Amino acid sequence: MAELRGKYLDQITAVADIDALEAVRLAAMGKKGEISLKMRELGQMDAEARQRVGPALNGLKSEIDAALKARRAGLEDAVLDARLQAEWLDVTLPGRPRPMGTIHPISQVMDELTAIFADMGFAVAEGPQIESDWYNFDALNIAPEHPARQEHDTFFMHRAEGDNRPPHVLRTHTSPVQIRAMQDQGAPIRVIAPGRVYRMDMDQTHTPMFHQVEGLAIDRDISMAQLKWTLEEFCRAFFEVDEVELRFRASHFPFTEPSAEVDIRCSWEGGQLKIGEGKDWLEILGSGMVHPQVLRAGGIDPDQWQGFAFGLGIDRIAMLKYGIPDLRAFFESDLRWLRHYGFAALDQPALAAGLSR
Ligand code: 2NL
Repeated sequence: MAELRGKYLDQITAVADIDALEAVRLAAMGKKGEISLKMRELGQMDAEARQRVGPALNGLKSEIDAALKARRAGLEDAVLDARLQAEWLDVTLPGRPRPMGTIHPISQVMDELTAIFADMGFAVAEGPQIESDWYNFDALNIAPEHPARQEHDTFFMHRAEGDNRPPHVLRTHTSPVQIRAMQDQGAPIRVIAPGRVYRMDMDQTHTPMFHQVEGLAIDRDISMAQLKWTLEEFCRAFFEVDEVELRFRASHFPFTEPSAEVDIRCSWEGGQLKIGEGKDWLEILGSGMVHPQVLRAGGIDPDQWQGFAFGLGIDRIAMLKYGIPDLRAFFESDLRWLRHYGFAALDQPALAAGLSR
């Protein structure tokens, strides 16, 4: 008995891991284990021997049981300690930086424009970027021989062989949206149409896709005076200055009569653009009174209604307002380009807060 006790207690102490301990347990206490066999032998003993061996065997069994349990607990602790050593995590480390975006300057300027014109009662109209020849040109009183219709100025959609209908085009201005709005809503109407437009032009200051906003106001007695006030009010709000001065220069567009190009007073001292004061003029938009033919195309009677229209390029005024010196800042919508080429809005605390990481 003492020999058994010594043997198993020694083995229990000596094992290196839980598997080895389990082997010892089976050898001693398993169904065919040495101690289990001894317990079974009690049945063949006479009463006197059983009285003597039984309690001793039971004592030994509990002792080994307790030793197994204690050793198991010790080994499990060691396993846990080893895992804690190997798998520790420093929860005080700073998180991995995640690149953050910001609103694109073009989108920001579109939002600003929309809000300013909304305050003056203009609704926003949208329409397809692939337009029919009629909506993009005919409805706007652009003659079939007008240079804008030439293959090298406009993107024409592919036509199936033998299809001789006029091809669709990528819209070259957002005017077709306003023709559709006139047809849908009739007069009176006040809308702006911001969006993407396409022309076959690519150099330092032109991209084949750019953004335009056009405005249209039709009522019984809309005049150029109201056009001028509307544009002044817009410029004051957009460039965030108290006073602006606009200069109307006679011009020509097929869709307006009379037509005017509009300049804003500014200065370029020290390479910094200042709107509202100075000796220079900056051309910012084209405008005029809607041509009677265009009203007719929109289903509006030019003997009953009249109105003004204007168009301006969003990309350029975004660059002017936010000090972006190079068109490349708009490419790929990549913030690194914007930082590199300048986006003054990135210096605004509210925006910078979201970008500091
Ligand atoms: C420019 C000139 C302009 C318009 C756009 C327009 C639209 C309709 C009827 C009449 Cl539906 N006119 N749009 C009018 C004058 C000028 O844009 O230089 N844009 C950058």
